[in-house]
Amino acid sequence: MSWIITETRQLDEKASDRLGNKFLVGNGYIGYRGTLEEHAKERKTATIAAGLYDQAGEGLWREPVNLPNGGFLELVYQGRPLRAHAGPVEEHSQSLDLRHAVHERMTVFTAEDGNRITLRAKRFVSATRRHLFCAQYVVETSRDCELIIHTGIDGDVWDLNGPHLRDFITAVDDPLISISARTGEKGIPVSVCEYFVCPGRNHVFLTEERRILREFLLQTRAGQPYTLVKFAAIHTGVDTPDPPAAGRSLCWEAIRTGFDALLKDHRQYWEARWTDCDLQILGDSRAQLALRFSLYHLLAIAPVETDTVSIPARGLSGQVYKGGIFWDTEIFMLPFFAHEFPEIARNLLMYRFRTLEGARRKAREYGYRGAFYAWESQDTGDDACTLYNITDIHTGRPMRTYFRDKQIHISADIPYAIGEYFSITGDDSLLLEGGAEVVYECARFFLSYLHYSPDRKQYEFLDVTGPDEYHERVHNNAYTNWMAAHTFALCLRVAAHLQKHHPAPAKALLQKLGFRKDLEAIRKTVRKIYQPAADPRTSVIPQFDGYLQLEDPPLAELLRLRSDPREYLGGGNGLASNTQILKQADVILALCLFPERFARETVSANWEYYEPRTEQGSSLSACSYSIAAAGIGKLAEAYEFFMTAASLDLDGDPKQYVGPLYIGGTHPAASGGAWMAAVSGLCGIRWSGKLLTIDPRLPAPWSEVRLPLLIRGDRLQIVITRKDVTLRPMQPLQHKVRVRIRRKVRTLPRQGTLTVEYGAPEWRS
Ligand code: IFM
Repeated sequence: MSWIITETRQLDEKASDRLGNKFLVGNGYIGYRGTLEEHAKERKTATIAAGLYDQAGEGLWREPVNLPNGGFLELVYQGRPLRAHAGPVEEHSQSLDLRHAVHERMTVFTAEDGNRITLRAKRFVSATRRHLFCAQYVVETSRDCELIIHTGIDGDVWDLNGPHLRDFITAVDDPLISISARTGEKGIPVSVCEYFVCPGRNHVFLTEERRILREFLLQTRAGQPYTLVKFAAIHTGVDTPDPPAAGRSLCWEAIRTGFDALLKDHRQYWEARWTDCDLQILGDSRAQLALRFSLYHLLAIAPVETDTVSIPARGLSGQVYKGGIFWDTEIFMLPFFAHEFPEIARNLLMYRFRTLEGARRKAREYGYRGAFYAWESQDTGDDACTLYNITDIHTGRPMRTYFRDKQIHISADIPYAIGEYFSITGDDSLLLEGGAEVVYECARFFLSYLHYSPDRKQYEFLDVTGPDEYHERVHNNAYTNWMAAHTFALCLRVAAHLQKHHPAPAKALLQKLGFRKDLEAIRKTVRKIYQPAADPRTSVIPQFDGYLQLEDPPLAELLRLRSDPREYLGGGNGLASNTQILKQADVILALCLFPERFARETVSANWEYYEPRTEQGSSLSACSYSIAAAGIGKLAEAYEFFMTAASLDLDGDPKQYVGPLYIGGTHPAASGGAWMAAVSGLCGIRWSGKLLTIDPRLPAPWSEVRLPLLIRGDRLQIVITRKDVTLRPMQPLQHKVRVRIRRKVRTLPRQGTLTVEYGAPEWRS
């Protein structure tokens, strides 16, 4: 089965924060946290609509807007509100059906008089009507009694840097109620409109400035279930000119369609999505559930119908990290989408084209040319990352960080993803519609950033911060230099491709950007970029100039020196800053992104060197260590790191604080990384643009893996057992696909199946 996740624990606040992430329901437009019906802002309820941001005042961070909560419902018995977290409850469970994206809860409250009151609730945010929240409740009591139900819209919301809404209007337009308001900064209208049916019962309305509820009196008969239904329509001025009108009209459509039919549509949609991407792991239900959980979370937040938004680092789970889109999306999530839902991958990349002006502004601000993408990008592409992004836990003082200024690799990560998209899908329309412009402008940025070193007689990238954020302002970070060189090479390839296949638009673009001279300069420079090489004696690649000369304490010893577990280890005085301890995969990530360049011995030497020195302090790290471990035959380690990534939000223990800053939420990069670790790492599947390589390293418990994979528009079903690999095109192939399984190279038949035997490597644990 491995489709349902369940939690029966009682809810202290810390647990409910975590469950809010784990049980999130989403449809790419709305993210609704997995809190309970009766929860309010203290329990971090949140309804986040993709693409809506607001700044509440000078000095406060611009962040997503938490919209009024249309899912609020509370039972009141004998004057006491029934709240699962306050007890007493006889039984409680929360569950999520990953296959259908439906959340359920069941609580049996016990009253002082012995009455047992059961609330069952089912909710989803519709995948076929993306502005619609739907819920169904079944209430039952063990005695005849009077039960009060409060239901409606709670606009008194949790904010990190709010409040974001003003000019509240609560309205009754029976049977609809609504709250509309405007965002503080730009005055963008928002509206939540709610419909509730509790057949045959009278109700009164309770209104406050930011809340509108209905109060129903339900006269129950012992043992009889009462079914109630709610719809809430959520709109903002970002996507519709008149949110209140759109809300009313959608609620009426929902009423006409009915809960069951809406649920049916929603379930069918999700089933179809899973048919396209489900990766089945036979023999290991724990891994299967964790991976499905990861893919569920990616699907729940992926923009399907628009290319004006992308996926923030914490998905749609709240306001953490300012709702910013980081490199997480391009490097850790894009491979899944490009291979399973290329139209979503395309949307994610088009978002970067739509925000190119912001990247140009940032480059100019720092005195460079081209596009320097935001480290934390929102709706305009301007950088939301602040110069003082972390607060010192001991002094309470803001710390100068250089994420915004120096993580220039962001402008290489995006072109890298564009190159991967093109290679995987074969779709060059993205290049024509903006992708090429992004690549050119990023290459131009690097051209304006590099320095010529007369000693090395090569070009260098000085004063940068690589993926390992504990070491800021270093020279020649290997990851950055390789990625920048890749951007140059890609830029030349894209220019050649367009020149050959689309000469007129190619010429027009070069003219529009005045890019000919830069292209020439890139041609001359591309082979002269200093790319840190492995030490010939040890094969270790220094993460940056001078890295290997830094102090080298064991990680555990360094961690013992912290005087607070939330202490930030990087920055000017950070404990790790002058040591070789790194936050997250850096060289190891680069080895994963350029697998064809490095011999197994090099990967092995670097894995052994860097792994003990890596704090794994970022959710982005585990997947790289897994992929690299799989490639060098460390299968037990590969499996462990895979499971760490896949189960981070399921039952892991992700960091909740950096200094005093709350950073909780979902971790979609870990989810995407889990897919990469399963596919590229444990299944050993790689597409080079010409050749599909499959070099399976299935962990011992896995008897078989089945997965669908799209390559240049051809959908293949791949089945890997412990002795052979079978490939089957789902439709007759449109392109010739060459595949190498271990060392055997074959051409896939246009139809039918190809099975090739291989010898499974030994499992070491
Ligand atoms: O992008 C990451 C970064 O690499 C490490 N800190 C958190 C960011 C968002 O996930």
